[in-house]
Amino acid sequence: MRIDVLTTFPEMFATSPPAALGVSIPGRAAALGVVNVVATDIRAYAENKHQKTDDRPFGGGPGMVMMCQPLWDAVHAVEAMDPAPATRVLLSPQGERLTQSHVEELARQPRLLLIAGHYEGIDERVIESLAPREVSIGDYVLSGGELAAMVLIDAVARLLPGVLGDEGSSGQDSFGEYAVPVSKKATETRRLLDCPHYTKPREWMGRGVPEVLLSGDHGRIEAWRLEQRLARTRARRPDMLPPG
Ligand code: 6GU
Repeated sequence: MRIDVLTTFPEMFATSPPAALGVSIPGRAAALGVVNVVATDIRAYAENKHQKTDDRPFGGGPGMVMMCQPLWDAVHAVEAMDPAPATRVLLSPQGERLTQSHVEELARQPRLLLIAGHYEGIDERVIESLAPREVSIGDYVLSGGELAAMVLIDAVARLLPGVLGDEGSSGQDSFGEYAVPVSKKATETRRLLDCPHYTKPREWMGRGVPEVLLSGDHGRIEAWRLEQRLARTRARRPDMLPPG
Protein backbone atom coordinates (compact mmCIF):
# COMPACT_ATOMS: atom_id res chain seq x y z
CA MET A 1 0.00 0.00 0.00
CA ARG A 2 1.34 3.40 -0.94
CA ILE A 3 0.64 6.02 1.72
CA ASP A 4 1.36 9.60 0.73
CA VAL A 5 1.58 12.27 3.41
CA LEU A 6 1.26 15.92 2.43
CA THR A 7 2.87 18.11 5.05
CA THR A 8 4.87 21.27 5.56
CA PHE A 9 7.15 19.25 7.90
CA PRO A 10 8.26 16.28 5.75
CA GLU A 11 11.36 15.87 7.94
CA MET A 12 9.07 14.41 10.61
CA PHE A 13 8.76 11.36 8.32
CA ALA A 14 12.50 10.97 7.65
CA THR A 15 13.62 7.34 7.38
CA SER A 16 17.37 7.59 8.00
CA PRO A 17 18.07 7.32 10.78
CA PRO A 18 14.94 5.24 11.38
CA ALA A 19 12.31 7.07 13.43
CA ALA A 20 8.73 6.31 14.49
CA LEU A 21 7.76 4.58 11.25
CA GLY A 22 11.15 2.90 10.76
CA VAL A 23 11.12 0.65 13.83
CA SER A 24 8.93 -2.04 15.38
CA ILE A 25 5.89 -3.16 13.38
CA PRO A 26 5.60 -0.17 11.02
CA GLY A 27 9.33 -0.58 10.32
CA ARG A 28 8.80 -4.23 9.47
CA ALA A 29 5.89 -3.31 7.17
CA ALA A 30 8.18 -0.88 5.35
CA ALA A 31 11.08 -3.37 5.15
CA LEU A 32 8.72 -5.99 3.70
CA GLY A 33 7.52 -3.48 1.10
CA VAL A 34 3.94 -3.89 2.35
CA VAL A 35 3.71 -0.13 2.98
CA ASN A 36 5.54 2.63 1.26
CA VAL A 37 5.22 5.98 3.06
CA VAL A 38 6.03 8.94 0.82
CA ALA A 39 6.14 12.35 2.51
CA THR A 40 5.79 15.35 0.24
CA ASP A 41 6.39 18.97 1.18
CA ILE A 42 3.34 21.08 0.32
CA ARG A 43 5.64 24.09 0.16
CA ALA A 44 7.27 22.70 -3.00
CA TYR A 45 3.96 23.31 -4.81
CA ALA A 46 3.44 26.89 -3.65
CA GLU A 47 3.44 29.13 -6.73
CA ASN A 48 4.13 32.38 -4.87
CA LYS A 49 7.61 33.87 -4.55
CA HIS A 50 8.51 32.78 -1.05
CA GLN A 51 6.87 29.37 -1.30
CA LYS A 52 4.41 30.51 1.30
CA THR A 53 1.67 28.00 2.20
CA ASP A 54 -0.28 30.11 4.71
CA ASP A 55 -1.72 33.59 5.11
CA ARG A 56 -3.73 35.64 7.61
CA PRO A 57 -7.39 34.77 8.09
CA PHE A 58 -10.10 36.89 6.43
CA GLY A 59 -12.13 38.41 9.24
CA GLY A 60 -9.10 38.65 11.47
CA GLY A 61 -8.17 36.56 14.47
CA PRO A 62 -5.12 34.68 15.66
CA GLY A 63 -2.99 32.29 13.67
CA MET A 64 -2.55 31.57 10.01
CA VAL A 65 -4.62 29.66 7.48
CA MET A 66 -3.27 27.21 4.90
CA MET A 67 -3.93 28.55 1.41
CA CYS A 68 -5.86 26.66 -1.27
CA GLN A 69 -3.41 26.66 -4.19
CA PRO A 70 -0.37 24.85 -2.72
CA LEU A 71 -2.45 22.08 -1.19
CA TRP A 72 -4.68 21.63 -4.26
CA ASP A 73 -1.69 21.37 -6.59
CA ALA A 74 0.24 19.11 -4.22
CA VAL A 75 -2.67 16.66 -3.97
CA HIS A 76 -3.06 16.43 -7.75
CA ALA A 77 0.69 16.18 -8.41
CA VAL A 78 1.14 13.42 -5.84
CA GLU A 79 -1.93 11.51 -7.01
CA ALA A 80 -0.53 11.54 -10.56
CA MET A 81 2.68 9.85 -9.35
CA ASP A 82 0.89 6.49 -9.13
CA PRO A 83 -2.11 5.11 -11.03
CA ALA A 84 -3.72 3.57 -7.90
CA PRO A 85 -6.67 5.71 -6.80
CA ALA A 86 -5.98 7.35 -3.43
CA THR A 87 -8.43 7.62 -0.55
CA ARG A 88 -7.95 11.18 0.70
CA VAL A 89 -7.84 11.66 4.47
CA LEU A 90 -7.47 15.02 6.21
CA LEU A 91 -6.15 14.77 9.77
CA SER A 92 -7.99 17.40 11.77
CA PRO A 93 -9.43 17.80 15.27
CA GLN A 94 -12.75 18.52 13.51
CA GLY A 95 -12.80 15.06 11.94
CA GLU A 96 -14.69 11.94 12.85
CA ARG A 97 -13.00 10.15 15.74
CA LEU A 98 -10.71 7.36 14.48
CA THR A 99 -11.80 3.89 15.61
CA GLN A 100 -10.49 0.41 14.91
CA SER A 101 -13.35 -0.10 12.41
CA HIS A 102 -12.18 2.97 10.46
CA VAL A 103 -8.61 1.67 10.59
CA GLU A 104 -9.76 -1.70 9.22
CA GLU A 105 -11.61 0.04 6.39
CA LEU A 106 -8.61 2.22 5.55
CA ALA A 107 -6.38 -0.88 5.54
CA ARG A 108 -8.54 -2.31 2.72
CA GLN A 109 -7.88 0.68 0.42
CA PRO A 110 -5.31 0.36 -2.35
CA ARG A 111 -3.72 3.69 -1.52
CA LEU A 112 -4.05 6.47 1.07
CA LEU A 113 -3.25 10.16 0.78
CA LEU A 114 -3.00 11.79 4.19
CA ILE A 115 -3.11 15.56 4.54
CA ALA A 116 -1.57 16.94 7.71
CA GLY A 117 -2.74 20.47 8.36
CA HIS A 118 -0.84 22.92 10.51
CA TYR A 119 -1.65 26.50 11.49
CA GLU A 120 -5.11 27.49 12.71
CA GLY A 121 -6.68 25.59 9.87
CA ILE A 122 -7.02 25.14 6.13
CA ASP A 123 -9.03 27.36 3.77
CA GLU A 124 -12.46 25.71 3.78
CA ARG A 125 -12.81 25.98 0.00
CA VAL A 126 -9.94 23.59 -0.72
CA ILE A 127 -11.29 21.13 1.85
CA GLU A 128 -14.70 21.22 0.14
CA SER A 129 -13.11 20.81 -3.29
CA LEU A 130 -10.84 17.92 -2.29
CA ALA A 131 -13.65 16.29 -0.27
CA PRO A 132 -11.33 14.20 1.94
CA ARG A 133 -12.52 12.05 4.80
CA GLU A 134 -11.78 14.08 7.95
CA VAL A 135 -10.31 12.12 10.83
CA SER A 136 -9.36 13.10 14.39
CA ILE A 137 -7.39 10.84 16.72
CA GLY A 138 -9.03 12.13 19.90
CA ASP A 139 -10.51 15.07 21.75
CA TYR A 140 -7.38 17.11 22.36
CA VAL A 141 -5.39 19.51 20.21
CA LEU A 142 -2.11 18.71 18.49
CA SER A 143 0.09 21.34 16.85
CA GLY A 144 -0.41 19.66 13.51
CA GLY A 145 -1.75 16.58 11.81
CA GLU A 146 1.66 14.88 11.36
CA LEU A 147 1.66 12.89 14.61
CA ALA A 148 -1.96 11.94 13.96
CA ALA A 149 -0.94 10.76 10.46
CA MET A 150 1.78 8.58 12.03
CA VAL A 151 -0.75 7.14 14.46
CA LEU A 152 -3.02 6.26 11.57
CA ILE A 153 -0.16 4.76 9.51
CA ASP A 154 0.96 2.60 12.45
CA ALA A 155 -2.59 1.37 13.09
CA VAL A 156 -3.14 0.56 9.37
CA ALA A 157 0.29 -1.01 8.71
CA ARG A 158 -0.08 -3.64 11.44
CA LEU A 159 -3.30 -4.90 9.82
CA LEU A 160 -1.79 -5.50 6.38
CA PRO A 161 -1.22 -9.14 5.42
CA GLY A 162 2.18 -10.51 6.43
CA VAL A 163 3.14 -7.70 8.79
CA LEU A 164 2.42 -9.29 12.17
CA GLY A 165 4.49 -12.42 12.75
CA ASP A 166 1.56 -14.35 14.15
CA GLU A 167 -1.23 -13.90 11.57
CA GLY A 168 -3.97 -14.22 14.19
CA SER A 169 -2.61 -11.70 16.62
CA SER A 170 -4.17 -8.48 15.31
CA GLY A 171 -7.62 -9.93 16.05
CA GLN A 172 -6.62 -10.56 19.67
CA ASP A 173 -5.80 -6.99 20.64
CA SER A 174 -7.89 -4.44 22.43
CA PHE A 175 -10.75 -3.46 20.09
CA GLY A 176 -10.60 -6.84 18.37
CA GLU A 177 -13.93 -8.51 17.69
CA TYR A 178 -15.06 -11.37 19.92
CA ALA A 179 -18.06 -13.71 19.80
CA VAL A 180 -19.75 -13.11 23.15
CA PRO A 181 -22.50 -15.51 24.35
CA VAL A 182 -25.69 -13.52 24.97
CA SER A 183 -28.04 -16.47 25.65
CA LYS A 184 -27.89 -20.28 25.71
CA LYS A 185 -28.10 -20.33 21.90
CA ALA A 186 -26.83 -17.02 20.54
CA THR A 187 -23.57 -15.10 20.41
CA GLU A 188 -22.99 -11.49 19.37
CA THR A 189 -19.86 -9.89 18.01
CA ARG A 190 -18.41 -7.26 20.34
CA ARG A 191 -15.25 -5.19 20.34
CA LEU A 192 -13.56 -5.65 23.72
CA LEU A 193 -10.50 -4.47 25.59
CA ASP A 194 -7.69 -6.97 26.03
CA CYS A 195 -7.33 -9.38 28.98
CA PRO A 196 -4.39 -9.26 31.44
CA HIS A 197 -1.19 -11.07 30.41
CA TYR A 198 1.49 -12.83 32.50
CA THR A 199 4.90 -14.38 31.87
CA LYS A 200 7.82 -15.79 33.87
CA PRO A 201 8.53 -15.94 36.75
CA ARG A 202 5.49 -17.77 38.17
CA GLU A 203 5.91 -15.79 41.38
CA TRP A 204 7.15 -12.19 41.53
CA MET A 205 7.38 -10.11 44.76
CA GLY A 206 5.00 -12.55 46.40
CA ARG A 207 2.44 -12.34 43.60
CA GLY A 208 1.39 -15.41 41.65
CA VAL A 209 -0.45 -15.68 38.35
CA PRO A 210 -4.05 -16.84 37.84
CA GLU A 211 -4.08 -20.62 38.30
CA VAL A 212 -6.13 -21.24 35.17
CA LEU A 213 -3.26 -19.99 32.97
CA LEU A 214 -1.03 -22.77 34.32
CA SER A 215 -3.67 -25.49 33.84
CA GLY A 216 -2.90 -26.32 30.22
CA ASP A 217 -6.67 -26.47 29.62
CA HIS A 218 -7.13 -24.32 26.52
CA GLY A 219 -10.91 -24.32 26.77
CA ARG A 220 -10.84 -22.98 30.32
CA ILE A 221 -8.07 -20.51 29.46
CA GLU A 222 -9.99 -19.02 26.53
CA ALA A 223 -13.20 -18.84 28.61
CA TRP A 224 -11.29 -17.03 31.39
CA ARG A 225 -9.73 -14.60 28.92
CA LEU A 226 -13.11 -13.75 27.41
CA GLU A 227 -14.54 -13.17 30.91
CA GLN A 228 -11.62 -10.88 31.74
CA ARG A 229 -12.05 -8.95 28.49
CA LEU A 230 -15.74 -8.47 29.21
CA ALA A 231 -15.19 -7.46 32.86
CA ARG A 232 -12.49 -4.99 31.91
CA THR A 233 -14.53 -3.48 29.14
CA ARG A 234 -17.56 -3.17 31.46
CA ALA A 235 -15.41 -1.52 34.18
CA ARG A 236 -13.23 0.76 32.06
CA ARG A 237 -15.17 1.39 28.87
CA PRO A 238 -18.88 0.85 29.50
CA ASP A 239 -19.53 2.94 26.38
CA MET A 240 -18.25 0.00 24.28
CA LEU A 241 -21.00 -2.35 25.53
CA PRO A 242 -24.78 -2.17 25.30
CA PRO A 243 -26.33 -0.84 28.53
CA GLY A 244 -27.39 -3.36 31.18
CL1 6GU B 1 -5.92 14.73 13.38
N1 6GU B 1 -4.93 17.03 14.22
C1 6GU B 1 -4.69 17.95 15.15
N2 6GU B 1 -4.05 19.06 14.81
N3 6GU B 1 -5.06 17.82 16.41
C2 6GU B 1 -5.69 16.70 16.71
C3 6GU B 1 -5.97 15.69 15.79
C4 6GU B 1 -5.57 15.89 14.52
N4 6GU B 1 -6.62 14.70 16.42
C5 6GU B 1 -6.72 15.08 17.67
N5 6GU B 1 -6.17 16.28 17.87
